[in-house]
Parts: sequence; C-alpha cells; structure tokens
Amino acid sequence: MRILVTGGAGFIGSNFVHYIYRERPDWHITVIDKLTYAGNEANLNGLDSSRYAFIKGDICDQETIDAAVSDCDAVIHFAAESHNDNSLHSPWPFVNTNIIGTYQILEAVRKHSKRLHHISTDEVYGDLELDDPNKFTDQTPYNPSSPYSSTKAGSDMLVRAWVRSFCVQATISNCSNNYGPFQHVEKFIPRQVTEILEGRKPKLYGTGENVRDWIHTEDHSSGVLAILEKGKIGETYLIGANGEENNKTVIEMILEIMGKDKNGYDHVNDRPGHDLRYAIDASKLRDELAWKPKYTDFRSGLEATIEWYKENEEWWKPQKNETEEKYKQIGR
Ligand code: NAD
Ligand code: TDX
Repeated sequence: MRILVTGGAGFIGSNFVHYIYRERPDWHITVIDKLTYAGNEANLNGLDSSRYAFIKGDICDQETIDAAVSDCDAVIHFAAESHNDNSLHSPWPFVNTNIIGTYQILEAVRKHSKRLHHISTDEVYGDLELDDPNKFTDQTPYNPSSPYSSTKAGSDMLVRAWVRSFCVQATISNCSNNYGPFQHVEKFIPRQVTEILEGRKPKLYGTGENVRDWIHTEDHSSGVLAILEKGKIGETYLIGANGEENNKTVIEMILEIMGKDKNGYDHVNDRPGHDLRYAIDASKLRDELAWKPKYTDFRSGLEATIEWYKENEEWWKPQKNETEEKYKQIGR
C-alpha cells in the first residue's frame, strides 16, 4: 500500500504519519506539504527513506497534485488552513487551500481512480446549546459559523458531490478538537502551556463557558485508519472520545498541573462569532467499525502533552513570538 498524506508536516498529519509508520510497517508513506507557517518538516524526523518520501508542494497546484496522486494507492487529505482566529482576519488562504485545494485533489483521484479519505471537522455542524442532549451525528445539518468552518463545509460538499456524480471512492471523517504533541502554539492548549512556561498568564476568551470535545490526536489517527481500511465508500464518520470540557476548566487544570494558582489567568476579548459548544456522537464509528479511543482520561493525556511542551522548547520557541505578536494585534 502506497499512501499520499497531504498536510503531513502539520500537527495531526505528522502524528498520523508516525502512527501509520508504526502500525503498518509494510506501507510506503509520501507526504506532500507546502510548509506554511503551520508546517514543519522536523515533525517527520526519524522516518527511514525506504518507507517515506517528502514533497514540498501546494495542493492547489494541479500538476504537482496530479503527479503525486498518480503515484499512490490512496490519499489521506489533511492539508488545510486550520485556525479560526486567522480565518477571521485573513479568509482568502482558507478559501484557496480548503476549497480549491480539495477540488484539485478530487480531480486527481477521479482521473487516476484512487481511494480518498477526506479529513474534516465537527465545526461544520455549527454549535450546540450547553444543555442540548443531542450531540452531532452524520445526520446533523451543516451550519458553519466562521470562514474556517465554512470552507471546511464547502470541501466536504465537494467530496460528497464527487462521490455521487463521478463515483469517486471517498470517505469523510469529522473529528472534534485534537490535543497532543506537535500542535502549533496558536491553538488553545499549547498557547496556555507555553504562556506559563514563558512566565506569563494564560488567556481565556470571554467567559470561558465554551465547551470543546477533546480527543488525543493518536485516537484521531486510529479512527482514520479504521475508516481507511473498513469504512464504506461515500459514508461520513464522526470521530470523538466523549471529552467535553469547558475552556475555563481546561485552563484551571493546566495551571494546577503546572503548579500554579488555578485563578492565575487573564480574561481577553472574545472571538467574534465564537461557537458555544461542540459534542460528537461517535457511535457509528464505534459500532460499525469497532473503533475505540485509547486516551479516555483527558487529564492524564493533558499531563503527557504538557510534559512534551516542557521537554521540546526548541520545537515551539521559534513559533512563539510571532504568534503572540499576531494575537496582540487582534487584542486577544
Ligand atoms: P495544521 O495547521 O497544524 O497543519 C496543516 C498542514 O497543512 C501544515 O503542515 C501546512 O503546511 C499544510 N498546508 C496548508 N496549506 C497547504 C497547501 N496549500 N498545500 C499543501 N500543504 C498545505 O492543522 P491540523 O490541526 O493538523 O489540522 C489538520 C486537518 O485536520 C485539517 O484538515 C483540519 O481542518 C482538520 N481538523 C483539525 C482539528 C484540530 O483540532 N486541530 C480537528 C478536526 C479536524
Ligand atoms: O488563547 C485562547 N484562548 C481561548 O479561550 C485560544 C487560542 C482559544 N481559546 C478558546 C477558543 C475555543 O473555544 O479555546 C477554544 C479552542 O480554541 P482553538 O484551539 O482555536 O480551537 P477551535 O476554534 O475550537 O478549533 C479547533 O478544533 C476544530 C481547531 O483549531 C480546528 O482546526 C478544528 O477543526
């Protein structure tokens, strides 16, 4: 099996590559990544060139994508602009990469008759009330809020249309908020941990009552592998591990684990259009494909992640100042 992983130098993509490298020793992995500010080739250090190759390239570039796709058996499509705050200030890269890039991949897998798995997010479903007993399922209507989530919704719609109109052999997964090693410091958990390591206070948007459904990125990887190997073409699977926590609780937990006063954080301006709550019902993936998450205790997964950032300062330091400069400009 030869797989092409788009966006494999980013957070979830690189964790997926390491996971597959361990779990499927007879597979060959090619990563294609543009190495935007969010991509880092060093995330893929330690892989042997007999089983792994790297292409620096843009998924929006038709010729590059066509050649890379023609050379593999299956594409796992992670590449995206992924940060909501950036999408509110600079939406064009999101429209370009998330929609045009997905279009180019669909055209290439159609031309070369290759299997595609498209990685998406629970944010396409909009948000839930705090007391809503119903979680997101693959039947929940799309209702995205931000330029980021609307371009992901658009990319999902393209995949569905290419399956129906052109019989492209594709599946889709919509996962909840990931945490773990190699996550860019712009994102919630790494930002707070590295603020504390830098001697500053964590930053909570608004009241902090917003709920995210946390999943360790390795459990996302195992869900994607299950879908790739056992999923039904044309189906959408939601991936989540029952990890709902509100942001205030997570910040307090981080402070406590790092030996600080749990009230030692700053309130900053809220994100415009801030989604209130995400929650995933992953029973289809659990029941039909026998998937189950390994990291069921959020606190211990968080402790291990904090430890990773403590031990890998040389990895996150180069991103830190520029990221905080961006936040300063938008008042968050
Ligand atoms: P990330 O921002 O850490 O990584 C994205 C990667 O894509 C980077 O390596 C970047 O260089 C690459 N990339 C961006 N534009 C590209 C282009 N035009 N051509 C080639 N490569 C390009 O993102 P992430 O958090 O790892 O997210 C990966 C995927 O998972 C995305 O599709 C995202 O929507 C989805 N997702 C993320 C989460 C989450 O919690 N982070 C949850 C559910 C789904
Ligand atoms: O400093 C912060 N303070 C804060 O309170 C930051 C960066 C975020 N937040 C809040 C906003 C959200 O409610 O924390 C929550 C999580 O924020 P992000 O890490 O930016 O994630 P979110 O907007 O929920 O989107 C994430 O999950 C779904 C990923 O970034 C997306 O790529 C994925 O699709």
